[in-house]
Amino acid sequence: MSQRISLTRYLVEQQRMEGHIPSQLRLLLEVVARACKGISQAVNKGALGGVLGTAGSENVQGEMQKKLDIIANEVLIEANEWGGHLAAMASEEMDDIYVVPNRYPQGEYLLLFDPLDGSSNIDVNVSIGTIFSVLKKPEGDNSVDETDFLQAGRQQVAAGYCVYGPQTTLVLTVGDGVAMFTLDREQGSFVLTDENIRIPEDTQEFAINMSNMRHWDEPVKRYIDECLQGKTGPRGKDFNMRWIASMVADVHRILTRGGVFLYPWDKREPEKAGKLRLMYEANPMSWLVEQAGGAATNGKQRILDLKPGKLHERVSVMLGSKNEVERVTAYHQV
Ligand code: AHM
Ligand code: MG
Repeated sequence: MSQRISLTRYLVEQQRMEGHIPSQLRLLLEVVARACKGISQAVNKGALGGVLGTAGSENVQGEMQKKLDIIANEVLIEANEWGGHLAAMASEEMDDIYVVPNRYPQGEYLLLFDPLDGSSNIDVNVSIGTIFSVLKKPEGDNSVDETDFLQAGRQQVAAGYCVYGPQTTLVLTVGDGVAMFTLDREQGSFVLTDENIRIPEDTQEFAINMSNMRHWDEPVKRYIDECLQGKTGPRGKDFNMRWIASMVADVHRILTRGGVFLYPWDKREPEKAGKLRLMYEANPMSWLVEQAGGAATNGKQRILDLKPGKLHERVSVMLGSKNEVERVTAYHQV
């Protein structure tokens, strides 16, 4: 039997051999993984743990919060605030940044997360997840505020997600490819189950919420319409469609077997750049996808080059198999 490599060992070896992971970052990633184990336990209990249903509050984007949104947010904060590796955290579920309290030492990293992605799927027992992104606090700055977080996605030092589905899987990049770890519940540890993930450059599978079709912009309409025409259309091949409504699960499928995911800007709320959040969702997922040989744009520009203007900024997202993302992006240039 081949040797089992735990997440801890993987991180130690990355630190030793590649120099990718300073010890504070290693600690941070271990703590995030531990928090994800806790969230996974809560998700698993479902109705038995009293974790389903709405919490009766709204987040900063005006969305109803689910009990698990709040539980997952608290688990991540409690796990990460005391270790000395972080200066501050930002979450899709909190209006403002959370600065590490004075009673704990302050570290040099900033952690951003969507604690529970795919909230609409919690109560119907469909895959959901946690998405996270790690930045370094800008140097020469003793205090920490929101502007420290406003860095382009290419400046991330680590990013990943944990998907709570039939298996609990943690997917990670520190800039040296993408590795996947499956939670072994008996051992209580994440075990490396795949690495050097590659997304095929071509695909015959797209993911988009088709119910928004009438609100899309022309380039997106054209792209999907051509896919739908199948073999006899301009693409000369049939396409399959998937839409899980949990970005973590859709991206996980794309990292596993290829595909393209679109959540484009649309005319429902034209003043909003898109539905998904740049810093908690699009940046970490875009980096993972690029690290696996895929591409990610907002239709016009590479997502990782966008400089955020504010913490909860939204963005149009097109990511996955390279040739498809390049095609739909090219349709936006004409
Ligand atoms: P959430 O973070 O509040 O769960 O919202 C993000 C989710 C994504 O995971 C998913 O791709 C999208 O919203 C689904 O949106 P829709 O309900 O429009 O299909
Ligand atoms: Mg989300």
